[in-house]
Amino acid sequence: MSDPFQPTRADKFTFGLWTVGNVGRDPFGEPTRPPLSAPHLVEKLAGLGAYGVNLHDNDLVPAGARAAERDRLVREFTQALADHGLAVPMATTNLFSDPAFKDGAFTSADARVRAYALQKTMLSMDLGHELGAQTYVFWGGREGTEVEASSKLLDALSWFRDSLNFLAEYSESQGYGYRFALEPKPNEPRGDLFFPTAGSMLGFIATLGRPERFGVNPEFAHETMAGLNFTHAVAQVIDAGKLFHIDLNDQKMGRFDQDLRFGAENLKAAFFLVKLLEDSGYDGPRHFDAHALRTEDEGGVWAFARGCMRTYLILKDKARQFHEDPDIQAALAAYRVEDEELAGLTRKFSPENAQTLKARTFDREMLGQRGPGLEQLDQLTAELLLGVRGGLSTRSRPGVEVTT
Ligand code: GLT
Ligand code: MN
Ligand code: MN
Repeated sequence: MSDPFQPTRADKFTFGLWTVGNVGRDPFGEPTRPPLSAPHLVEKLAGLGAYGVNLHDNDLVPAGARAAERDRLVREFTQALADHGLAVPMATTNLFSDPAFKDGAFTSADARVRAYALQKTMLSMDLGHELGAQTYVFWGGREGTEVEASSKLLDALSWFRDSLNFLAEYSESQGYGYRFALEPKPNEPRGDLFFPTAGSMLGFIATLGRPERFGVNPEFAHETMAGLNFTHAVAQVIDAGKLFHIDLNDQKMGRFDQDLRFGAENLKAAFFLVKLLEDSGYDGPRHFDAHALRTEDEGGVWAFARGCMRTYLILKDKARQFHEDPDIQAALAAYRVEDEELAGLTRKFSPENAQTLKARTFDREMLGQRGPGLEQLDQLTAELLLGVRGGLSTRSRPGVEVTT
């Protein structure tokens, strides 16, 4: 039987060059893996069934490279993309590695650094456009502070806004048509990062010159580090029409940014995230911003990449089973109580509706006594995830035999 969880291009799985290319360096230790070339990463990802590969400018072209070197690297990369049928849906700028950005890029207190950050980003946007990217991510890795006495909080927000407005106009003037996705993170590498959560990005977007061009790139690990519920954050971003991109990985709550393989730690949370994405009709890339453990060799890197995609597809199949499971659906139907008359009264304000509602008598005690059946619903879900409800997968894919 062919593998029902073998990814295809239609699943839209993407990885960053920096993710599968991660060499296993951490703050306490040197790299444990040799660097892999971009064309090699493209070939391997395509072989595993990925749809695309994303990059920072410096993932492909080292800072300070001469024009001829840049052109050769871009040419070889473009050739590999064409040879193996991979897209570059998203590009971004490295505004965090260079010591010039040690106290911020767009929010540096040094106007020269802010100007250099703008220049570097425009050049990186040119590169992304050349490679076909339509989404441009901003992760402000150094946009933060450890020293509140620096007294720049309100200025930093203005500088950041000015920079994004400038770059959105640049994109329009060049005809690039980018959609920008802002990525929040609470801390690391700075003691405190500005814009710590998806909600703070949503609030900020409304203050920009072209808010319709900006959305959010939420990351599982980043909300989870702060003890927040990532799936709830994503729901709010979807509700606002702002899910422009998503970074999937995993993370233990309250730790450093672990960027674990998708589903490695919080399988149940990963399930409800996949279910939300699939139910919502999100059709953008499923991007894995994670990397293999530092313990691993190159074989481990590909086991990691395959694992991210397989776990997503297995959980997608579980979401289908959830929708088809009669006991779960019965428990859900019993959980919701609808009332046509009350719905008519509460849907929209009118003076009459308000008067009728104020005059209505509610049976508070009965409302308080009702058991909604959530224990039962949760246990059914747990058993579904543990594989003791339903049969083998019936995920239908072309050429896949269905086993029941
Ligand atoms: C870096 C960071 C990620 C961002 C990447 C894009 S770079 O790996 O940890 O969360 O998404 O700049
Ligand atoms: Mn990320
Ligand atoms: Mn991360």
